[in-house]
Amino acid sequence: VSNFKIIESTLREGEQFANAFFDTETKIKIARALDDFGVDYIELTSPAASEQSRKDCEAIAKLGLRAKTLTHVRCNMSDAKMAVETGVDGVDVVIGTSSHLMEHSHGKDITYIKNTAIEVIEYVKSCGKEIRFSSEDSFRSDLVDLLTIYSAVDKIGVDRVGIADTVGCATPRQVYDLVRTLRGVVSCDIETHFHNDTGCAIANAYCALEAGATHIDTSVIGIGERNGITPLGGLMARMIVADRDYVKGKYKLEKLKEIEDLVAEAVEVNVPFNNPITGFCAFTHKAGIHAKAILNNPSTYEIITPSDFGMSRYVHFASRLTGWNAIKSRAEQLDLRMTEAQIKAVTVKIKALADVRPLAIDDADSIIRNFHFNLSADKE
Ligand code: HCA
Ligand code: CU
Repeated sequence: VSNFKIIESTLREGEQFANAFFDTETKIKIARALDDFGVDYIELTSPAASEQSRKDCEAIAKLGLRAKTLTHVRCNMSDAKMAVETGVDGVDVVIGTSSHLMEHSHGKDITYIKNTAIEVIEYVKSCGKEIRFSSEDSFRSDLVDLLTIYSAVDKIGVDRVGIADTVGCATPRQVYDLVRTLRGVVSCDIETHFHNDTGCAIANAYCALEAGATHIDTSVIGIGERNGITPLGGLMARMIVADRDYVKGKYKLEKLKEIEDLVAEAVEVNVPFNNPITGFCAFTHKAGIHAKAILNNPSTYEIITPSDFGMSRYVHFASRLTGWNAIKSRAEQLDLRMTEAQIKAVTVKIKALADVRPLAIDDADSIIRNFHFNLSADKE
């Protein structure tokens, strides 16, 4: 599963998030931040969407980013021409292939889709641009239809084919099967795109890589249509556990929080409390048993090293679940010298109060300080 590439779609899929409105300046900030982070591609809203979208595409294509720029358009000649004219490095085309979309959305049949796709791909290639062909709603499309189209576009030299779980219905096992099958049919790269309606977007991305996919679509904190897609940070969490050296070597992980904050602020949401890596409690250890083990050796209850992302671990020491090891560590942080027996005694006090009401850090600290103060007072 190493060697995957990220197609970062905050500036395309992410713009489909309910709250998203990115002005040009914000788009440029986000594009530069993602580029600095090290994503491979930055995907931009179609120039056919609006006049400003077209101008923004041109502006970002001109920035001279290290990441390749892409724009995402419908699979037809007029969109493809507009896309090429923006100056981006590559064009992602998409068309619905499920019976739902063929009947109720664009009304075209598979032969028509195949012929149009071939015309569009040949045109984009002739302009010297990278080209990806993807089928919307792939998991509710007929497998024979899908494989027919993908093998046809593979033969004429498309750079990538894409599978999209547009409605978020796919399970990891279905993803594995479809990507595996496709891997046996095409020789080009395989990109995958997973919506998160049932919470499977990260797992599905991982399974796609296991089955031979090469590219994963992400957005920052997962923003997109409905409840969004595979989040960049969540994918990093999943992948650093799989291959720490690759992930650490390739991406500036310590920038993740900054990028998430930038995007969260731009779309006026908070980063969720349980967000992988950057959620406020992602590295907080609370129960006495956990705290003791973590203080001894973090690998006991931490699969991800917080410092890889510039984050820090936090050992909770102000609850009814607290054990004396956490209090000992806190006393050391406060520079208070106490014997083990004393630590155990103050732990009893803290737990007794925490059984009555929630304690703030300050409450627990005061108890420890007072206890320590009284110890020295006793001595005099
Ligand atoms: C959408 C389009 C898309 C496209 C994915 C792709 C999807 O419905 O808004 O180009 O691979 O989820 O199908 O985002
Ligand atoms: Cu999508």
